[in-house]
Amino acid sequence: MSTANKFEFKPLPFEYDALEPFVDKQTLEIHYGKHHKAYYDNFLNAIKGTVMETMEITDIFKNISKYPGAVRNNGGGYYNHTFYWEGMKAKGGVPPTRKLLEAIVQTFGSLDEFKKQFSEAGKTRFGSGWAWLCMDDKGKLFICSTPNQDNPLMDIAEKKGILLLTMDVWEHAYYLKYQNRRPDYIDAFFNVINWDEVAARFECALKTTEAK
Ligand code: MN3
Repeated sequence: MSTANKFEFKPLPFEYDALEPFVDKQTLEIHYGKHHKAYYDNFLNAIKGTVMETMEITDIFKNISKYPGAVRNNGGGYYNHTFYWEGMKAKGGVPPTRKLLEAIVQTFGSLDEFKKQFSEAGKTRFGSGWAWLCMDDKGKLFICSTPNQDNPLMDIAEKKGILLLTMDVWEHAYYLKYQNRRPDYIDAFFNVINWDEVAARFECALKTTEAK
């Protein structure tokens, strides 16, 4: 059975220098080409010869507590980074479309308040991890953060949800340009958010929750 291409290492959806000056070229080259690629390779190794080779990765995440740590760490690292890249673009940061903006205002009070709380989730994540904007099973938005390469699709997550936006706050995401200044990287991140993509994810998530 050929399952070699089931899990794809997708091309970066923009040039390495596309997010300058907010995310620099060298960081992206190493982050995508070395870190992300290593998670991908190690994930494939971790599932080799197991039933997981035929599963959807999101179904693996649903029962991640039952699988080896290498699957959790590398599967999360593989999936989270793809999701992170697709949520960014050059000349991003244009405010979200109306329906998503309304949901953000309704939940957080304003777009600025959302930014504040999302930033805070990233700044206060101790060590390495991710900040997330998610939708719960009632269709309500929430912000959270996860350690290491965990994500809110995993059964071990404090709060589970549908993923809408993520921000990598591992040092490897910002150290070359920002050194220890994680808050500066976080401020810059808002200039590269691909809100069109987030809005598309939001619409898709709404259909899922409305169908219930
Ligand atoms: Mn990373």
